[in-house]
Amino acid sequence: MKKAFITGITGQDGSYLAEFLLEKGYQVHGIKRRASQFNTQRIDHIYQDPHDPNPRLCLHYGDLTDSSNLTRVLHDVQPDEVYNLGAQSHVAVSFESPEYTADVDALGSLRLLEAIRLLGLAEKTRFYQASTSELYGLVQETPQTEQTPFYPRSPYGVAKLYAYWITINYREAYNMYACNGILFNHESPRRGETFVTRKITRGLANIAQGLEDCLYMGNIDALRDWGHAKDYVRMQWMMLQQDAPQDFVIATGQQYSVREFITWAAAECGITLRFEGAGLDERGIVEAISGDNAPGVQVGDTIVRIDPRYFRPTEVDTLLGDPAKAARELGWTPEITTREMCAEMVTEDLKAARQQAFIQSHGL
Ligand code: NDP
Ligand code: GDR
Repeated sequence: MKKAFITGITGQDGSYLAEFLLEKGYQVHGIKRRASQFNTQRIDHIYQDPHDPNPRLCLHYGDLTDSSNLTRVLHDVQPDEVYNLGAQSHVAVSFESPEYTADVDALGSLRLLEAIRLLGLAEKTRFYQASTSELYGLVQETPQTEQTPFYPRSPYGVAKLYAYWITINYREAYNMYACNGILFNHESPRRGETFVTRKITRGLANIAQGLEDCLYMGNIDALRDWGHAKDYVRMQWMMLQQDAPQDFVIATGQQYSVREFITWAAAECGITLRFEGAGLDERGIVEAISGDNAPGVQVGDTIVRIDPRYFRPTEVDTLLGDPAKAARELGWTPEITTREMCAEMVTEDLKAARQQAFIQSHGL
């Protein structure tokens, strides 16, 4: 039985990847962080009792800032494949905690690679690094390919640039099977609640059910290439099954604005919106022009306001990936469109909002 080791298993991608690898017959190991409350909600449905004589999913306490811990767990597990998905992954937060972000996102990758090397696993263990379209930052060409020069625009992007290059360096210096997936934004109903798509689908679902009044947004003219996390974890696994390690761009090749995403999500909630002067202008408003199916919305309600607190000191205005290499060499193409993904996210968030509204209206 093949063994996989996943950092970030409690996150969006880690949870989908763990499901995917369990279905493929792997024994899956992951590290979770000690927190004052349970933080395993995304993987509770695949949790296995450690008293099971042959558990297929095994969780270990661990942290990417702790070398001795990583070395011990890797020594115990002796994995065939390591997926380094753990990170302080929020770009805006990285401006507030730049040093911690660098410690986890840059040095964390080095700690794992060095542990693999020192344990004598360099020949056996294949390594996947969760690289990102944030490396392109202030974009130098459109669409972005594996050859496009990098220009990161946040402490997160700069930390990930180190991780990208240290992965390549260990591949070249120690002949390790180590590769980077340069993934563009990918989302799902499991997306963290402060990333833009989930903030929108959850916020509008709550507004539609009368649980909230208004959604406060930053730069709604930002352009992104958004795929579905399920499609992207499949590609992470495919990258480790090749004869030789290579780096790949993973994207849909389609680009939309945050504004368009808001319009789609609102329509799914039964709200039609009118934008007026919105964008980088905090006086702009986004008003409901009909609220046919949404019990919490009246015509004329201001649904979205621009709040400069969500602007970033340096912004990435536009990202559009070219996934041609992944299609050509691995036969990978995304199966779920951005619009379908938006609908799925709204459906799940509306379900939760209706439950909450029911609880509140019955005084429970
Ligand atoms: P999430 O934020 O959902 O998950 C991050 C994971 O990292 C969580 O499991 C978190 O644990 C864990 N983590 C955070 N800090 C540490 C630490 N110090 N030690 C160990 N684990 C830690 O991210 P995603 O699933 O969306 O992304 C996965 C990876 O892919 C990340 O590296 C991200 O930067 C990268 N990426 C993501 C893209 C996207 O659009 N989603 C695009 C390109 C790259 P906990 O649950 O305890 O917080
Ligand atoms: P990003 O994702 O920074 O691209 O990083 P995020 O969803 O946070 O922002 C996307 C764009 O939307 C704009 N925006 C807002 N963003 C947030 N979070 N909240 C708001 O209110 C808001 N209003 C407008 C942002 O300015 C930005 O332009 C994600 C993360 O998953 C990274 O880990 C990953 O590497 C990259 O995607 C690819």
